[in-house]
Amino acid sequence: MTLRIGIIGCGGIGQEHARRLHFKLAGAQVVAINDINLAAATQFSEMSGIQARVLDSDQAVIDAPDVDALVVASWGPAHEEQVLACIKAGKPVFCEKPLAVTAEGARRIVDAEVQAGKKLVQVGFMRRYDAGYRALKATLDAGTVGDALLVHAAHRNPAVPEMYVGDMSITDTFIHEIDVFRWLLNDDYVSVQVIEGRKTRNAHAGLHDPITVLLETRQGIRIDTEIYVACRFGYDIQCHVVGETGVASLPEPMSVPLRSNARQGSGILMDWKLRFIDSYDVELQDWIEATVRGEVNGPDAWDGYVASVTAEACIEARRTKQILPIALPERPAFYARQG
Ligand code: NAI
Ligand code: ISE
Repeated sequence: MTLRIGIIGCGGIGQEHARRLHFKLAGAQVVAINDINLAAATQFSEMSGIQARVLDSDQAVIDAPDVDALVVASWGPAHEEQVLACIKAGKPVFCEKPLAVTAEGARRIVDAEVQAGKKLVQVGFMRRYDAGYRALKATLDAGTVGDALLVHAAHRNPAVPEMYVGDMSITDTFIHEIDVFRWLLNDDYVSVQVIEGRKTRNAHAGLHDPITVLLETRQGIRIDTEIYVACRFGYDIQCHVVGETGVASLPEPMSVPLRSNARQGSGILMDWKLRFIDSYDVELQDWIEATVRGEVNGPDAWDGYVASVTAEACIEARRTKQILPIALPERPAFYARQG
């Protein structure tokens, strides 16, 4: 069966996902699209060669009888309403992160899905599909370094645009670590502290950069993450898990080791799109296949909600300069862990 897909939001990642689903992956076809910028959606539909119908509202795409499932890739503040509309229509939806811009909004999605009685929502936390993170998780789950005790991590971007301000280091960037560490460690968070140190002269006026986030998990694992989005030298994702008998690290992306000009070394990627390009493919292929089976196999609405609660706690901890508890309700049986 070919899954017929509607895309809502045809900006940067919406276009990439549309191309990937339509031309690269198996079992899917993009049949309808919408963007609040209709002219841009029309241009994309034609220029990309997808030639999908451009509908004049998000609701029209959701309601289209030939659309089996939706991809929401609009900007964050629109996600809640669009995902709720998909649940109301009983259609599976892949929503890019964040699920909603507030924890309350994400909770409304969880409640609506539970009420509907069927899992329909997957959130775009693609790092769970990255081969490196999967190998690291397999190593930890096998007990190779004993129980995890500490995690040292970094999320570094060479630069961010002027519109990236305030708490976006948390809501736009660190949100990926928030999700992937819970999954990696089979754990949840209980407290957070955020430390602002010396600011780089390369960060623009509206942004304090870098920051350090310290998370504590239920099992007592301590995670420190540097978020440094004006680091200039590359897009560099680090994760080192210290266990009782060793250290397990996230593999570096493949790069040719060089000895040249009296130096040895290897390249560092500059663009986040390239760093996780394979994981987007694996993520969406898995979503297509699970959707056809009538299942949600990836990060679900509960994961999206937990990420929002944690991000809000990080923001408050940063504002108050305090160590704050992270209060999570019990996971409903509806969202039983899939491992
Ligand atoms: P973008 O700004 O390039 O594109 C967003 C598009 O949504 C624009 O074309 C805009 O006109 C459209 N839009 C806004 N409101 C809309 C509405 N109500 N209905 C229909 N269209 C609407 O942003 P980008 O980078 O593509 O990000 C989109 C989402 O994807 C964001 O939530 C972002 O956080 C997430 N994202 C996820 C990534 C990942 O690694 N998983 C990477 C990049 C973005
Ligand atoms: C961006 O929005 C993403 O989602 C990327 O995956 C992330 O690594 C980057 O730092 C964000 O700005």
